[in-house]
Amino acid sequence: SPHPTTLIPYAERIKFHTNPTAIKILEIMDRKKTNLAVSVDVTSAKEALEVVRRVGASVCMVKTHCDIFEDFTPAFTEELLRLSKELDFVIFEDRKFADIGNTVSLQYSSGIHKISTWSDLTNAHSVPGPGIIAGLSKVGLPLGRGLLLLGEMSSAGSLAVGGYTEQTFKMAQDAGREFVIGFIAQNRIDKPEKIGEGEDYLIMSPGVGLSAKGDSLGQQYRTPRECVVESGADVIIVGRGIYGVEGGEEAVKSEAERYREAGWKAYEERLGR
Ligand code: 5IU
Repeated sequence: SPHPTTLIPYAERIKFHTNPTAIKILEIMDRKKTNLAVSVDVTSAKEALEVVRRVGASVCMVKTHCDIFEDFTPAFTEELLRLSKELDFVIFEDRKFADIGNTVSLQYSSGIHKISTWSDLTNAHSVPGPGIIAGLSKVGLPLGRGLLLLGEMSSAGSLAVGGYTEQTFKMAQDAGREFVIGFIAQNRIDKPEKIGEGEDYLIMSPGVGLSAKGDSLGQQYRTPRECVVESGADVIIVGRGIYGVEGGEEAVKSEAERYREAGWKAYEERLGR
């Protein structure tokens, strides 16, 4: 039987959240009819902004790896922020923090990237224990930011399975949902028997492709329908399937629309519409 959360429309789940970023994501998804996040993993910040201009209207979220850019500057994040307002999406720096609380609070707030100053959402491994949530929360909570824990990964041979995944869920649950708003996962790891009434988490799934099955480095792809209908993901994350499409800027734009439509159709199917 389907997970109860997956039978509730995005807009009706807003009331279960207090975190401003969680609320914003659900509002945008409903307003723009999109559960698509695009991952812009190109090495040029200038090129990344061009991709964002093409896909921005089709997405609820833009995901970055700011340490990939050869030409990272504060001007990049200013323009990304401006585009996020103009085109109505949330920014997710996929930093995958993995150190002790004190260190991650510095990595989040400081250095060249100052991630907490521009990224609405970021994520963390549960490996270090709950101190990682406390360290990031100290910086992000006052700014209204949100955090996802990595419950599972899309790559072959991942060790984030079974008991690890269960304990990651428990760690998030124990932390409360003021700051931790959900998970990167391949399944609904918030098992119905483990959650209470109105205990709502956002599940975001990378490893999504309409044609490729994987790459040569362990990535594994599923279709939007497999993620959203069969596995109950709320947000699908697509990288190379969109920005890597051949045919230039117009092709990138239409490919984003194709994924948006596939993701939204799958969402409507799971609601029984
Ligand atoms: N990403 C994954 N799998 C994961 C996690 C993150 O692919 O389990 I956690 C990231 C890596 C990349 C994007 O930035 O999502 C997927 O890109 P492609 O669609 O190009 O494979």
